[in-house]
Amino acid sequence: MMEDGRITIFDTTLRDGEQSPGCSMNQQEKLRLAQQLDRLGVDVIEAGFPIASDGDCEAVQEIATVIRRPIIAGLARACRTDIERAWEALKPAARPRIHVFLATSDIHLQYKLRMTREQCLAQARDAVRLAKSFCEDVEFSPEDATRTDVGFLCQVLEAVVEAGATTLNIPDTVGFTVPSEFAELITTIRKNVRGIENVTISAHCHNDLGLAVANALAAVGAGARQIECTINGIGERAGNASLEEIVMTMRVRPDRYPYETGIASQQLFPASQMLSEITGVPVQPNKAITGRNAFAHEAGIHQDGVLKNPLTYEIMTPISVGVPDSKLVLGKHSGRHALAMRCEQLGYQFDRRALDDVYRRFVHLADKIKHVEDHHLLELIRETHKPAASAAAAADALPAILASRRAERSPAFQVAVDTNPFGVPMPVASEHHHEQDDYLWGV
Ligand SMILES: [Mn+2]
Repeated sequence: MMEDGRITIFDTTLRDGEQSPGCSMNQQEKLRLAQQLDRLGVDVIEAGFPIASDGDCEAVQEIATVIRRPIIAGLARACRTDIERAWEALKPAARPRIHVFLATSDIHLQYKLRMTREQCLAQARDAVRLAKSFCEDVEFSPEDATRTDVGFLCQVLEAVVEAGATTLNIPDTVGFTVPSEFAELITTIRKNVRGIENVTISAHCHNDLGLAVANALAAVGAGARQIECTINGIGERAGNASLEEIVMTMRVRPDRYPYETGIASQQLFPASQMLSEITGVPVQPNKAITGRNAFAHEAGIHQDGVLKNPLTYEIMTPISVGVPDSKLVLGKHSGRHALAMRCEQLGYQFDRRALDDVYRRFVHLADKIKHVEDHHLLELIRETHKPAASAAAAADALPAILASRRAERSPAFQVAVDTNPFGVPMPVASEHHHEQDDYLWGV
């Protein structure tokens, strides 16, 4: 399934991304971000890990009910309880996908799962069969694929294709591979797995060596047609491949990457801002595409060049990724349209009535201060959402709210492990921390 150059963008911000310390989201926050991912044009939203908690299950269910265009995926370990729970959450979706994973590397089999390769092969096949009995669209991930014996990996992949998997995701779970090796692995899989031509190959790369995006692009060059990625590259440890970097690399260098995605690139910056605002985790200033300095020119000689012609130092325009045009100053003469646009760029969409409300407050503020900056606007929006608080109180409370929120999501957590009836390790929720911070398994 790789004749064309259309790449499926599988966003896992709400699942793998959410597993990063400090990035857990509640149901309402997840829905809000899912709506932005829909506007962004992602093909698949991995909405969560339904067995992880009742909250996560409900969030997946709500997203599946409300968001109708993209495929909605839910993660499940390769066992009945997980798969049934995932299906329960995904049932309302217009286009549901069950994503089943099972580790295949010897080190995971031996120390984590305590099972033999034969048991692993049988469990993978049975799990995919069960998932298939509920749902036509089934993705399988051999966790830690890049450290799995390649012969065994191909054997497992062949078994799950036969059992009905429609997407084979190849996770570099620990961020260990390098581009040339990962491309070779994809090539080997395409050569050796019977039935592979009927399924989509996917790449899921982690950034422990800073190679996630490069590895994902190398996989695409070798025939993968789905990339799993996240907004701002959040995810376990050093994170996942960054969605915005992948999409813009393809867009800026079609000579080397002649592939298409369905992404509306002007929604990239708004998505990045919304995620950062929801989690309270800032984007690193020099982050490619969405960092505050990504389009800043400080050096005099650069500024001079950019003013004469932006192409001297810019390979893409800020506008193309939705970075607000800083020359567009918001003041009391600005209209509703300019205000709505800036709000959108900051990650907020309002209906008419809500916009009127924000606008009234905006004009009032603009009367007092000349230029309304983004941070003023953000405060104003928060205050509008909480009508009980006075303007001054809301502005004063904001830093305190953010600080307490960061403290509450401290990455210093511990995980207790138990084993479920399937012999699969289960996390035991610790009372001191947010329940989802403690749920650390995933591909
Ligand atoms: Mn992962």
